Amino acid sequence: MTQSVTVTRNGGVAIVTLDNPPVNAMSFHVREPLQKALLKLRDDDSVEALVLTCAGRTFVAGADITEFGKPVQRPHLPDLIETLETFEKPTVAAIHGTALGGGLELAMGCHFRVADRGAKFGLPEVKLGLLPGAGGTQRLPRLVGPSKALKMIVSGNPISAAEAHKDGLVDAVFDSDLLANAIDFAHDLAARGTILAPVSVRDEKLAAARADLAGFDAEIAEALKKSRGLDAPATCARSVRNALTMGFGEALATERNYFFELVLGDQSRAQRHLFFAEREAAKVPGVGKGDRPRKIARVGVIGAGTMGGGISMSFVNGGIPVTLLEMTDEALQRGLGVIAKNYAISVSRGSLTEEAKTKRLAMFTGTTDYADLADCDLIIEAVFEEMAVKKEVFGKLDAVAKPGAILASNTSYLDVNEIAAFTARPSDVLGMHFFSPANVMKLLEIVRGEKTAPDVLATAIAVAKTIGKVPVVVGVCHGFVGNRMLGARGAEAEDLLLEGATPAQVDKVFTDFGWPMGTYQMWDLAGLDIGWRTRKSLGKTAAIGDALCEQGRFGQKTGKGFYLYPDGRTPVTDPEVEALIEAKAREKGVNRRTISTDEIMERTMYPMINEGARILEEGIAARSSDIDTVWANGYGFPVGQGGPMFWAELVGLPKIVERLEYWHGRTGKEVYNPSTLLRQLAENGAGFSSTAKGKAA
Ligand code: T1G
Repeated sequence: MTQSVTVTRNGGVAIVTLDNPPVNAMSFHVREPLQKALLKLRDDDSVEALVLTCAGRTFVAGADITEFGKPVQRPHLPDLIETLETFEKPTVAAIHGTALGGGLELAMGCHFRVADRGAKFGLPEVKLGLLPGAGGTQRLPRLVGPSKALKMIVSGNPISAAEAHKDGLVDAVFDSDLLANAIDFAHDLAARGTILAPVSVRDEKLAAARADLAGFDAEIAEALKKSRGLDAPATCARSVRNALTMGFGEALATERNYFFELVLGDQSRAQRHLFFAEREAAKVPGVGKGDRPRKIARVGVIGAGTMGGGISMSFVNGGIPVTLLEMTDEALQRGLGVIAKNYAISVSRGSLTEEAKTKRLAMFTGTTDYADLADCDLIIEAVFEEMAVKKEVFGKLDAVAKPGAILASNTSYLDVNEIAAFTARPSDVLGMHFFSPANVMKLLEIVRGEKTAPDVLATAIAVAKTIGKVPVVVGVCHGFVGNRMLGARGAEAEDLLLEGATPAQVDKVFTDFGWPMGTYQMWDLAGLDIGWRTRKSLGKTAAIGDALCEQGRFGQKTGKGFYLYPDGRTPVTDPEVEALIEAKAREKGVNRRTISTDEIMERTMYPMINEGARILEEGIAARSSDIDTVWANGYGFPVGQGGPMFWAELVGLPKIVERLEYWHGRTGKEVYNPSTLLRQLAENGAGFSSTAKGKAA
């Protein structure tokens, strides 16, 4: 047997162990020897039962995603599952870690499934723009019922072993000695001559939904509410529904056809790109396996405002206690009160138990005394965005923090090198830029200072993963990666309105593309007064934005900005704003005209791509897929479009350069001046990923 598949015996029970580090993906070099082993064992009369298990940290985590888009070599995963279903002796999957995608589908080809208490089960294919393509949409409904299967497959979220056991996906759960218990379980099945029924013939759980297709269709409509612009969720739902209206064989073949339609599509390619891009981002040039992360047992957070509170919750939610410091006890208590309220809301929504809330609140220590930070391994400041304030805070931190403590700034655009220079330990200083709400948003921009030590970066990446964030290491510049490109995307927002567009028209182009909202709605949400204050400090003006602020129209928080918010949240167009825009255009002698969707895309998305190319040129981002990871996890870039740089390659870099040159010629604005890198790639017919130091698939 190859090392990927080994067969051992325990009396009449054959144990088949798969070993394909790191996650036992069902690569071809596993599938081929496994099929051979199964066929041999099936026909071996000395074998009374079979246990299928995995070496390493997890059961099979799915098909091998790197094989998608390439010719698939037989045996296919469905072939293996079909072989398992022809066994006339008990087959038992012994599951630890995560049985995901094709891994769970393989396990459902067995008669029984037993699991370790900590195991998880899921069909996350939808997150890759796919659907379970090896029988998952047909076998899962037969084990847990169509309603639960629909929710699991359309969301792609895993469930625990306890839930899987309750729902009938798993037949037994063990607190320890999984394999020994699985072997006993198999011996017992054989000894009792258990009547065997492959999952594919068990229809009892489908009956109720078959009798009420209209009811199930209502469940499908509910499940698809959030899947704006993506094809896979609806395809998943349709395939699960086929279990109710087709025979097993026909529905299985139909599922396979759906799979091949999706796997060859741009959306799945985009989502698979982001899957690997996110993992690639954690591989930082100059940070090697020898740079061991420092232990982070306690975190200090300076500032209990919106950001400081959210950051603190992120660490506590990840199991790391926090010392939260504010200038006054009143501000501290206010911050702790907001945190307690946030947890109470989670309890009321059922996403957190009362017990967990109490446990988490006990992990906060409040103080107004810097000396109380002396035992913190990492201290993050989330104070006012002014360098003078940062200087004062880092000076104090340098005095009280223990040797080896890491000092991080949550600044969203200030110079981290300048901040590091406020201390005597610049190699222990970096930026950790969270996105609001910090306890929800996944992205964490880790800002690498000139002197930041490699093990400090390794620590920030490791602790980011511990608290469920997606880390991307970025260089020092104004706005780093995300906000710098956001500025470019919005640079023409005022002139588009003056020249003839309306806020609603522009924002609709954005939401039709798949953004959660458009520029003007986003500015209303953030507060127009923020930009107004910044422009005044820089001596800049924005005709429309300034006029709105002078009228006290700061956006959602004042009930009106570019839009009206009669219910406090939903934007409604305001004729007064359109009149204001027309008046400003007249003042400036701008002749308004019809603005097309293409023009709006070219004057927002293309400057953003151009800025991304400049960021690559300057080494602020190590690879184009890091930029895609920033945008997918920090700004709601539609995952079906793969991120700005991936999408740009779909559009075609030569076309983008040609249109940038047109607008540069027409407006003379630097934001349209094609970067050298973009021009070079377009001329050479190359893509951004050719520039990367580390490549995503
Ligand atoms: N195929 C190939 N490589 C994979 C992989 C997979 N399925 N899963 C992980 N890797 C690589 C990953 O790129 C990284 O590589 C390393 O393993 C460790 O991963 C037919 C069609 C299992 C929860 O979607 O969710 O089955 O960076 O850093 O944080 O119906 O990996 O080390 O070079 O994520 O401990 C369905 C995807 C596939 C599960 C572990 N399955 N994987 O998380 O490690 S489609 C999935 C995960 C399918 C069938 C369909 C996670 C994990 P490198 P990691 P982790």
